[in-house]
Amino acid sequence: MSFIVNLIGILLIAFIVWWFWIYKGRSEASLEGDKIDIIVDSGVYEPSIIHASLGKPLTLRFIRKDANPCAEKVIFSGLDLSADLEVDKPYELSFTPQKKGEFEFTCQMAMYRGMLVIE
Ligand SMILES: [Cu+2]
Repeated sequence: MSFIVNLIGILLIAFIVWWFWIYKGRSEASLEGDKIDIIVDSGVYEPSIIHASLGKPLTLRFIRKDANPCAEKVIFSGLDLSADLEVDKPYELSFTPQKKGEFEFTCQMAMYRGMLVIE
């Protein structure tokens, strides 16, 4: 019996991983000009993979639609940047990328996940 319970638990975890990290949020976009809108809704950043250029100032405009407290923060751990987002109040995060690489951004619980790719 406990085997079945464990199996269900593992399947549930696999499903959650697939749903949040693999199936959802694979939309990619490149910056046109220096600004891009990122919609925060239903557990995904849209777009979730953003390509930008080294040394070029950029503005990420986060538009939070999700009232769930899960969505209230966005944290760029590798870039030392974070922001508090209010529902329906766009937040503009402006900076100039100083290093190349892939920088993940997430909500505080890492349910929302996105990636900033600096090339
Ligand atoms: Cu969250």
